[in-house]
Amino acid sequence: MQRPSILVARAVFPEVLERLRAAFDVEANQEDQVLAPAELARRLADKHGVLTTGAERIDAALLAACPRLRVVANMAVGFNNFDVDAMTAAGVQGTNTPDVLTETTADFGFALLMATARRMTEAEHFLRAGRWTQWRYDLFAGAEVHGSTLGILGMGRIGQGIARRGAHGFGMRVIYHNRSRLAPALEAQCAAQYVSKDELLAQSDHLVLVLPYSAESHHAIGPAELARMKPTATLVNIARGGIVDDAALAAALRARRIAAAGLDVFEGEPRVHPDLLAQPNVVLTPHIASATLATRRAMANKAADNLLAFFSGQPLPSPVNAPVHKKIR
Ligand code: 8YV
Repeated sequence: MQRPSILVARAVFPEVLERLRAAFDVEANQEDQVLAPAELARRLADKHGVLTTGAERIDAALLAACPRLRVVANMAVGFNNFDVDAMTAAGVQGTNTPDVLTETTADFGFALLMATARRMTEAEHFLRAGRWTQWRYDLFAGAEVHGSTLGILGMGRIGQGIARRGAHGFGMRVIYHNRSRLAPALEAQCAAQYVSKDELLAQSDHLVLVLPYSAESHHAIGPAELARMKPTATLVNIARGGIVDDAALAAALRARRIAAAGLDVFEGEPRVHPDLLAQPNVVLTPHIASATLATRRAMANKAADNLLAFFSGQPLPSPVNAPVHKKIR
């Protein structure tokens, strides 16, 4: 039986690479830089599988150039880099890494909410610049977190984790909007109340975005939505760039139409809109919501588990589609 041949598209943990090398012929890209589409196609032309990191676009053009490809294991829960229909039509299996990052990502969402509401990075820059000369009653006075209204747009596993933290840890009133309403038992666990998107925008003191990116969610927060929010509100995006219209957000922050934003993801990242960089009332982090070593290791292992299961004909831990599989050649 032919050993499957695999590309690992970006640097991952050495021990995960070793697990893969034990079962497959592995070409490991050691670069941190994401492979450009033409280079990815060139390296995948003779491969049966690939471990991607959420940034490599898997579309019809790539699939046409890689006829031997059978499985793409994304080391991310989001898989908006996949054209799932094109993959299914081409008989290519896609997988992702849900569950292992839920609590870590919810921790970070809450941390970003608190840092933003309480103006932590703005205050630290002030201190580091040697500008702290005295106490003042309103020095970096921020927004209250405990007892306020937490809004969540996108109530999947991570959204529910943030809701539980808000309701049970900080006594917040939790409201949410989602494509579908949660089952009553889950709503009760999160102490969360379902509202319309308009109500969510109008009532949230802190609004956290945790929805998947798709054509439907592109610019889910744009000028009209920002105008409906409270002028005292905080907006947090730990979902995907492109869900927020970053230019419109920068304009709203500049005009103080909302109070502050905490952003871990950006349109066109790793570039960041220059108008956002110019605003003091925004906390910016480089897409690190899942970044603890334990969680990133678990994500890499889950992507490897999917590849190993796929090629040994075992049930997949986390498939994202159900193609009619191609034969190995
Ligand atoms: C990843 C993420 O770090 O899981 C996701 O969807 O956005 C992050 O956890 C990123 O996609 C790189 O793998």
